[in-house]
Amino acid sequence: MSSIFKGFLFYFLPNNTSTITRIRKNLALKHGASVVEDAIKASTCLLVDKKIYQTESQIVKLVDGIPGDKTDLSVLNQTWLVDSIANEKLLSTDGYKIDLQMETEPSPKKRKIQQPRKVTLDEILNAPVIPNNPNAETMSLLEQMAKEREIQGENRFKTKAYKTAIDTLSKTPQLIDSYEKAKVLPGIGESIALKIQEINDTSSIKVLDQLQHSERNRLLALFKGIYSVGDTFASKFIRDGMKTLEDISRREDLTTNQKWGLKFYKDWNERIPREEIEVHKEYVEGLMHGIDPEVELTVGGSYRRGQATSGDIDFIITKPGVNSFSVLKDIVQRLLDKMIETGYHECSLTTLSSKWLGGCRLPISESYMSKLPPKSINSSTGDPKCRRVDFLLIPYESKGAAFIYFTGNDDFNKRVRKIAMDRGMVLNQLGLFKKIYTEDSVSRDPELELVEGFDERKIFKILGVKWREPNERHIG
Ligand code: DCT
Ligand code: MG
Repeated sequence: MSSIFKGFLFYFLPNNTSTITRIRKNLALKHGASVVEDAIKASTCLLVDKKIYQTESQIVKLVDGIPGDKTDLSVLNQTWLVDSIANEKLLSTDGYKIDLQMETEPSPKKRKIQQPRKVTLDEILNAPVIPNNPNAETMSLLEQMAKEREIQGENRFKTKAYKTAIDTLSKTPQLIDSYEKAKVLPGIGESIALKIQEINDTSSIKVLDQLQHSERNRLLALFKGIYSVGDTFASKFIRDGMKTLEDISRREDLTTNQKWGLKFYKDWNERIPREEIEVHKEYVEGLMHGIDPEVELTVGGSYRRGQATSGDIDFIITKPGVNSFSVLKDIVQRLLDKMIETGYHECSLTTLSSKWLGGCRLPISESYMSKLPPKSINSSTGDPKCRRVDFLLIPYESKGAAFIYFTGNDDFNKRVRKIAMDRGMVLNQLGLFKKIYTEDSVSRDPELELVEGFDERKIFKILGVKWREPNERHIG
């Protein structure tokens, strides 16, 4: 092992026991260096992991906290060590140096923390006047604090305390950069004075960071609860300063579905009790059989898996002998017309294709209101709640594959699809297919040949998968 670092004193930052730090320390030792662990000695070379500490202010703060003589400390990126070892020679430190412009004396603010000293209002008023509001940064952070507190629903007095403090600072042309100075000013209390000290020490307020962080998360969750709002829209709403659903409802750029999502926000974010789904099934079946008694209606999704509650109602619609989507579409269109007539239809979120997504509400009727659990009824209006309903139109020959697909859960589906793939097959909602490779297959996707679509059990069997009852498919 070469001794390329003979005579060097290294101090590692971070000086922790992480694997990477330990490995690098060992490498340094093996290559002749000495590693100091506690106080920095003269001529120490500080090796900083720049992946962890990216800003100079971060590093300065940490170096301030290490005891010892830092007068001739050199600060290098740890990659210098790594690269030197890789090249088996001491590399020039050019390009690896980190210039911290270190203060060799403790800074004036530090001295103040160590030896608190009473400051008088007179001293502040006699201090040099700095043009352009020297307390702007402090005021801005306190303002943000006030705003966050307001959103949080803190009592008005707390918010007012911030406003009073900001008002005082705006009228103070001297720099207020410590707890002591802040405390003697009129209208600034203990808690805000401590925050001013913190701003001076760290250029931030920890509580504010936390609030803004969690506040952002709270808003993301709130906005993503709107149907058809995902991360992109939710983040945009936050960037635009939206704080409430009411703010969102005033926007003029919402999509139709987002408007429905807002309208039924509360109902669509609740789970639907199983007993209620049974009533929906009975109701839709009633309408459907008035149109075509041969149509089969099955509720799939979490309901078929036996769950006590569901996020939506997944109706699988098929008819013996009918394999054409357009015939099924005609039937479901007539169902939709009837639903509009009876008031069950609240909104459509898609136009009718091989599926339909929408919102439905049971009309008030003696015969089934008694079957609904209390959670199904809006306590202030007495109406049944509006629910998300899906119609999935299935060619009869695909019934089994569609039942597998629309029963789920999604993790179970992923697993069986993977099993199919491993056997050179494809499973989707239309069937289990065998991949047929022809001479053209190099340039094109393989042809798919239907193996089984109708029989759910047969599909399991062909895949070599043990039959699972729907309630055994709730995995992951
Ligand atoms: N599905 C899937 N992959 C997805 C989404 C859905 O395979 N990414 C399948 C499995 C379930 C079925 O479609 C119905 O979907 P959802 O209604 O979203 O799921 P669920 O299991 O019924 O759950 P929930 O109670 O939330 O409706
Ligand atoms: Mg569902």
